[in-house]
Amino acid sequence: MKISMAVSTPDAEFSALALKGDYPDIFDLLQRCGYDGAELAVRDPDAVEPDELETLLKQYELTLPAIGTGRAFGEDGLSFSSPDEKIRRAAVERILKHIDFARRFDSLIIIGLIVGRSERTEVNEARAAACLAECARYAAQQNVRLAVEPINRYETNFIITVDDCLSFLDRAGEESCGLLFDTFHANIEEASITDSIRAAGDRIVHVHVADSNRHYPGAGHTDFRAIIDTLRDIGYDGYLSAEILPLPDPETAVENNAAFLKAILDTG
Ligand code: LER
Ligand code: MN
Repeated sequence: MKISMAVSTPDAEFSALALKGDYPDIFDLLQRCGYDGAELAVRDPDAVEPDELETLLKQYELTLPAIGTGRAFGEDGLSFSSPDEKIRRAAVERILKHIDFARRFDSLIIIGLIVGRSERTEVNEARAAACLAECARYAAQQNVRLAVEPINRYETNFIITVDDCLSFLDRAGEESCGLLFDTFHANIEEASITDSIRAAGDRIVHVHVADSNRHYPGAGHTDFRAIIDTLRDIGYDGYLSAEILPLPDPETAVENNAAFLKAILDTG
């Protein structure tokens, strides 16, 4: 398993991003702390210059394992489950642009908050599944994978648990879609974090880590040794990407996360 950190530009509103700033400064710190990758929360891929980004990633020897798309919901109000057809269309178009962007970097596209906060009804779930299916078909053509993320009940209204997500993936019926397992959400919603990892099994394509309080792993009461052992057991060999609060300060969070995870990954 490799480690990465979810980061963004200074304008991002989402709080669980330890580093918000200019990419050279962020990438420099990640490289110094031994990270393999930088996960970017991108509002609109049109605002990112891909040649520049590619050069920087090479310079700091980092990969771009995944691109977070929740800012399109949080800041632009785009949603797969909106009753407004125009909003759903704009959400799909935004994700199609993300897919084009991701192809060049071999990144996953995260489908989390973009599903929206609509009420859990059959019609809303059908709307969201249709949007996902359209994006997933395009992703398959472009050889890009989508990672659908269960998000806790205080932030969304459906696709809350691993079970919800697996049913939703079956409904969209596309092989290009897998599951993003986030330890913070699982700590709130799952009866057992490790059982839910086993239930998802090889459908897991990406993992977000944060402790029970969304601070860096090691700063709360989540059992990361058990989580990492279970991920190893199911054959997961992707990234542990930290989506954490910048506490007590961004540098300490980034350094302590790397040191804590590496100590577990390097043993047993
Ligand atoms: C996004 O990855 C996530 O985990 C959500 O909590 C965003 O609000
Ligand atoms: Mn997450």
